[in-house]
Amino acid sequence: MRATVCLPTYNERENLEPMLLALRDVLRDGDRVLVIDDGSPDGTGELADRLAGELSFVDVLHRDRKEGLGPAYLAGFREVLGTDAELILEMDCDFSHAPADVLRLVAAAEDGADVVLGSRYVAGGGVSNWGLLRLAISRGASLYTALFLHMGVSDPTGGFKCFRRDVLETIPLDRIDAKGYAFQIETTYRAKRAGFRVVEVPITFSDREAGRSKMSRAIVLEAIWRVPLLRVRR
Ligand SMILES: Nc1nc2c(ncn2[C@@H]2O[C@H](COP(=O)(O)OP(=O)(O)OP(=O)(O)O)[C@@H](O)[C@H]2O)c(=O)[nH]1
Ligand SMILES: [Mg+2]
Repeated sequence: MRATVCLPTYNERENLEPMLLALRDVLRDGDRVLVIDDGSPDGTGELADRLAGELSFVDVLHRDRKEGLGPAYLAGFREVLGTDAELILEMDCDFSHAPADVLRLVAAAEDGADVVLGSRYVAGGGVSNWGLLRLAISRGASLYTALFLHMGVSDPTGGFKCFRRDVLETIPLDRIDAKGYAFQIETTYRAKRAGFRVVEVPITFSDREAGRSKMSRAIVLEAIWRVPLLRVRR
C-alpha cells in the first residue's frame, strides 16, 4: 500500500535534511513525504524547497504562520487525500520517532489495522533519556485520557501514527480544532467511535538532540479541558 509520511516542521533546520535522507533509506517505491512548514523563521521552509528539488519523493506544503500541530496536520491530510496514497502517517521531524520504525507501522496497517499507534507504553516500547517530570506528564496524560475516554489504548498522546485513508475520509476533520496533544487523542478517539480498528505497535521514543521542543504549558492545559469535552461533543 502506498504511504505518505506527513512531517510537520517548525524551526527544524538541523533535523530536516538528515531526517529526509533517513526516510529515503526506508521508504519503498511510490511512498512519499510531505513536509508541512509553518513559516519557520530559521529557514526550514526554504531548505525544504531545496531538498524537494533534489529528492523526488518529497513535497512541501507551506503555511503562513504557526498554529500548532493540529492545524498543520489537518492541512497535510487534506493535501494527501487529494493524491492516491492509501496510508497516511504522522511523524515528528526531530528523530524522537525512528525512521526505521516507519515500515513497522505500515506493516501493521497492511495486516488489517485501520489506525496504527507507535506506542511507548506497551510491552517492548519505551522512552530513552526523558526526565522524571516529562515522563510523569506523559503517563499522567495517558491515565487521564483512559479515565474519560475508555479507548483501551496505552499511549493516546503519541504522534507517530498511521491511518488508512478511509479513516481520514470518514472522521469529520473540519470539526477537529485541537492544537497540541489533544489532537492526537481526538483523532484516535473519533476513529474508534466510528468503528475503526486501532492497533498499538511498540516503539522507543528518544528525546531530541538538535533544535528546541515546542511543547508548552498551553498544550498540556488544552488537553486537560478538551479530553472530557470529547465525550459530549459530536
Ligand atoms: N508545522 C508545524 N510543525 C510543528 C508545530 N509545532 C511543532 N511542530 C513540529 O512537530 C514535531 C513535534 O514537535 P516537538 O517540538 O518535537 O514537540 P514534542 O515532540 O511534542 O515535544 P518534545 O518531545 O519535547 O520534542 C516537530 O517536527 C516540530 O517541528 C507547528 O505549530 N507547526
Ligand atoms: Mg519532539
